[in-house]
Amino acid sequence: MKSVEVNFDGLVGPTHNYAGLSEGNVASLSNANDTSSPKQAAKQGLAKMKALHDMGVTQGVFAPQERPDMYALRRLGFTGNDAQVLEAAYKQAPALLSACCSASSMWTANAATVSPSADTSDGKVHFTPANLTNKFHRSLEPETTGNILKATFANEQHFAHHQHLPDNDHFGDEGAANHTRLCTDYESQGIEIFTFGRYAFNRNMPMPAKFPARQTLEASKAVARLHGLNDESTVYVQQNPDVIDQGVFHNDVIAVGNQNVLFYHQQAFLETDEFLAELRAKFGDTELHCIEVKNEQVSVEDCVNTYLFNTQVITLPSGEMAIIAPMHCYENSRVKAYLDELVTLNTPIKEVKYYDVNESMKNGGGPACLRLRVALNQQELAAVNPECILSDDKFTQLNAWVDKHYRETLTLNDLRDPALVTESRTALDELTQILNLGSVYRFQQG
Ligand code: SUG
Repeated sequence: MKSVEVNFDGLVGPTHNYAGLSEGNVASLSNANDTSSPKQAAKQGLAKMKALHDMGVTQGVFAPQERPDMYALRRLGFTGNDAQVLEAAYKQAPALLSACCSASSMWTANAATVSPSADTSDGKVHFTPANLTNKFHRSLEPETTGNILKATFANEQHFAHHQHLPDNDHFGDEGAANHTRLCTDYESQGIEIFTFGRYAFNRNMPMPAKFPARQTLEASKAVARLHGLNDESTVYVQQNPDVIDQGVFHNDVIAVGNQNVLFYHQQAFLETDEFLAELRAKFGDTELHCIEVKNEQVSVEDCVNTYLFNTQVITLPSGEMAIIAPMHCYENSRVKAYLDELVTLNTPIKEVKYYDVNESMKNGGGPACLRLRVALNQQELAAVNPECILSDDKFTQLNAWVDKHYRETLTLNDLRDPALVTESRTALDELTQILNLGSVYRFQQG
């Protein structure tokens, strides 16, 4: 049997809320303070996972993080019992409280960078959790992400786990959101493309003027070294700083790749011609489809509003490719017209399927943000924790788990409710049994 690409989707956690925490992320800021629905959010995510499973694609599940992060709040000087800590944080520093309650680990494209065994010098699949230093609420994630990765890919013969990069802006690392792999088929050596926003040590190089560039070149190179990638199969390209300033906070908001397809907007990269020339030279003879969307076809603004490129380009069991798009693409007539035409062109993409992931979209997370891709050969797939692979039964079980533990609605005012701590821990404790993860959370570690 051939190698497959498994999407590990982040389960939305019980504290999903809209706190406006991500400067540079248009949706996060414009929906700040809205009432969220953790239950809807988790179910929308599960429905997308089930849809891919039903298409015959292997689908994984990635556990959420423990929130509220009471350890972070105490580390920042709030004292007393849980109720006192939450109340003091709510009164003195509400932004801190919401940061420590964010369910942002749902966007597993930011969980880690993954290099399949065909690309690495020791023939193992390598994982480096993203440090996410650019946003405080996200910088709370990497340690537990590492625990969950180790519990999901628990086999030293096949999987190599690295510590996240140093927690400093110089090594700002956003994981797979700024990393794409192209290949002829999943089992062959691929080309790993690292897209960075700025240079850490040279401020004379181009960088955005308004919004932060989250990923540095130095972080990307460190990950490539850790993973044992060779230079002939690795490409570094800078994001266009102008589009970062228009709301493209991660490269996966403006470009996506799968196998021999790179789908990107004309303005995505800083030096597109040089980049494509290097890519074509390194990719070799096989037909590479570089599908460039021009400004006059779809504007950057429409890309940011609909997440045209935050779609999943997946290979179906038939060998044809499909695009998994958010409903926002269906509802925008220009984007819909573009996609209608795309599937008629001479490219492997033959189908577009639309899903409602609105609860996630309102925080700037589209279908592709919600998944971490891991290409695995059959031995490696057999070594993955089987309880983390979606089946019809697992889907039913997880839906029932959400129904049992999740609130219908959540506002920022609800975040100071100490019952949320208990509810969340009870839910996650049960989840670690459903997914057979062991004690990945601090509250379980005593
Ligand atoms: O890091 N939003 C996330 C969205 C991440 C999307 N991921 C990818 N593009 N791969 C972020 O900006 C908003 C949380 C809030 O405002 O409540 C947030 O964290």
